Amino acid sequence: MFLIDTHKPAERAFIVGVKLQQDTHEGVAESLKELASLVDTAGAEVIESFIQNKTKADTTFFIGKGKVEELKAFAEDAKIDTIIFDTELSPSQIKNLENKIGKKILDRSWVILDIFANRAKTKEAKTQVELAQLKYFMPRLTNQWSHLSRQAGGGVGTKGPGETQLETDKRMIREKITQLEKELEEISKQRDIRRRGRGNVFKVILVGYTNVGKSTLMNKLSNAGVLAENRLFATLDSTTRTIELENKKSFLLSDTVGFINKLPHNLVASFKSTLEEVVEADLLLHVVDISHDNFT
Ligand SMILES: Nc1nc2c(ncn2[C@@H]2O[C@H](COP(=O)(O)OP(=O)(O)OP(=O)(O)O)[C@@H](O)[C@H]2O)c(=O)[nH]1
Ligand SMILES: [Mg+2]
Repeated sequence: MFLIDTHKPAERAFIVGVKLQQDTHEGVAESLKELASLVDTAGAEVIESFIQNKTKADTTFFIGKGKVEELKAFAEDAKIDTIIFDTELSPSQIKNLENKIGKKILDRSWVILDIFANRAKTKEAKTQVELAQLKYFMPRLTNQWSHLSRQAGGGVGTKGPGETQLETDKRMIREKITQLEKELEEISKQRDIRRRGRGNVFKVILVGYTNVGKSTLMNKLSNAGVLAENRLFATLDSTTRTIELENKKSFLLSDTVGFINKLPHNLVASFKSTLEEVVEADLLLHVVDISHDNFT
């Protein structure tokens, strides 16, 4: 990937949930269980987890200082490589935790972005994910590069001597973001043209949580042959097929990206054009997994 080493999650992971005053225990436990499947999907092994009760998030570490010490000791004993928080940590919290514990610290957003990056197949999905990753990494770059000293030389200007490595990297990333945004706009225009070409045909879109069976249903109804498997986010790109009914009437059926709690906002913004299709549907078919504990 451009400029950034997207270090794959290491094998042995410890996952952390925090129950703040407004959260229910069930909600936090469910979300942590979901993080465990995300981590598993991303290719790491969850060794241990805990949930900490806190009235409000600690600005320095997110969790309490005592817990940080406990985590450090456990991580050393159990040879943990990566500690993953079930929330979006601020750049400074990541830095403080990494300095204190000496292990790689990731958050839920990073794991989701990593899964999306590995799943993206089409140019559109790849561009959408890369844009979301760059926007996520941009403020976090400060941590990684802050130790670099100002380069020698006294030239003035936007480029070259006098500019720190961090400034150069940030500028390059900003340029790349602008370029990706332009590319997405172009792809989105082509999508609009395709969409208009479909005219007034009745449009049905399969929506719902990830891994509930949307693509399986799509294949049953249309023989589309889309990938359906027991993994989170198997589908990132929309697929549309015309379905002919026995009475000779037809409609369009689309399968698209699934949802999950706490999707990184950069990702939602990047997938705007994919999600716009949903807004224009005549019927949203909400697919649910009736074997899920929460189904009542
Ligand atoms: N038991 C059972 N399993 C199902 C059913 N429908 C789908 N599955 C299985 O559930 C898993 C997920 O199915 P997908 O169709 O890929 O789910 P999806 O909603 O498209 O998931 P993503 O694209 O990853 O968001 C697959 O292993 C399917 O074989 C069903 O009705 N019953
Ligand atoms: Mg699917």
